Amino acid sequence: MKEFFPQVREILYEGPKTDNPFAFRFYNPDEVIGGKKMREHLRFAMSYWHTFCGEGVDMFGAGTLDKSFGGKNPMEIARNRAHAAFELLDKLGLDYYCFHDRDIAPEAQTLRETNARLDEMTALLTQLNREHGKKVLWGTANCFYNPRYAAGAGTSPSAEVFAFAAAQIKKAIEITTALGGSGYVFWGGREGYDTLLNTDMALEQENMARLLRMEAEYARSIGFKGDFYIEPKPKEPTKHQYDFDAATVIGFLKKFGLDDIFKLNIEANHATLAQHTFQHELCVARINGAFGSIDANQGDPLLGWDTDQFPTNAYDAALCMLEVLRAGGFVNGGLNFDAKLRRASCDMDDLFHAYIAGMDTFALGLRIALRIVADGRLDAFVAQRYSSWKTGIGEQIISGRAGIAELERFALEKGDVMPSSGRQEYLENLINGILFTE
Ligand code: XLS
Ligand code: NI
Ligand code: NI
Repeated sequence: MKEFFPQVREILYEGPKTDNPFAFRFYNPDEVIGGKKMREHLRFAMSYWHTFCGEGVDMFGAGTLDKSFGGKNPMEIARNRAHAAFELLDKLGLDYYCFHDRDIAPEAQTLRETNARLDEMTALLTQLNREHGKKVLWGTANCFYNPRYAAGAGTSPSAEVFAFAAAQIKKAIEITTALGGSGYVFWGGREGYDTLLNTDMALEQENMARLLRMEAEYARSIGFKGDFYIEPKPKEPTKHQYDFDAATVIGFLKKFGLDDIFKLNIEANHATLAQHTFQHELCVARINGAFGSIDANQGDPLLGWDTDQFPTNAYDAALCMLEVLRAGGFVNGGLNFDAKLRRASCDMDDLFHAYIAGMDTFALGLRIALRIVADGRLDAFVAQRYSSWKTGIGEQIISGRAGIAELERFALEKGDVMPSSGRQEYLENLINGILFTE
């Protein structure tokens, strides 16, 4: 087989002091820390769409990176991309990948022909998975690119479009199952609205719930054993998306009785678009038993859209991994780099620099998060801050022995009260101390 990235050799761990740009400084896949190998803690995945389909196009300009890999027609390009993808997975030591149906096989004239292309590519990917020992973290359907989905898919005003989307997702679930995927994602790119003047919001949300239930039941009926995830995002491409943030999605799932079926795939840049921190969204998912998987990327605080940059902010990665540890770690989920090169990063080498940076950042995040846990002062501070709930009136409230009358009596007798200091500045400096030791 032709080598697509001959200039890059296998990327190995060389430790923090190496000056080799094609080596890991912090990610040492088989090193056991916190009771598990790093590769098992982190479960890194490649995003097929950004890495093998995105060519660096923006609203104002053409692509800067050719991703045809020498292919001369759409299916030849698709096959070459698959071979190139597995070379990149091997060289970076990535165990997983994530894909949309349309990433692996281009859409044809009819649904029937498109499905036949998907079958051909599924056969090739099955073979490549086996030969290279790679796995699918999750699959999904692209129900936002084609003009038929201009007004939504599951929330389209057209029942015919809804039916088409249902059929497309059914097929995407079949190929994800055939490829042994451990998850299936629903990201509602256009499941929202641009103006309420033309929108029946109640019907659109009920229909979305109908679609989710039908697809999940179908998936189980054909033996899909993985997780189902909803990926919240507040806006872009629609002005308002129904899957706004973790809390909104959890409310939606509970309203329609779907909360036992779906977990969340939290994306860092979507959190910031919703004016939350990444850590906030992960925490909301965790405390509601909905933590599932992560799209690891980062936005730019000065830009109000989904810039999907490779994550390099070690502080955010540390706080993210702290939430992952608190959630008990990944089960079927993992860290998918839903991230792309900046348009001016126009060499294939940049793909490797980007993944090395993202993987090292999260490896560093994991190392720091484990140090924060081992240090114990942060957890001890929080426990102390809430200690009034363990004894006295707090214990009586929680056990149900103090009702409104007892609380009034307590307050009348006690006089004015104040919480103890939150010590934010002390804690931020404490985290810095843990970050910048060793
Ligand atoms: C877009 C989303 C998308 C999903 C998969 O903003 O992040 O890439 O992860 O459809
Ligand atoms: Ni995403
Ligand atoms: Ni995104």
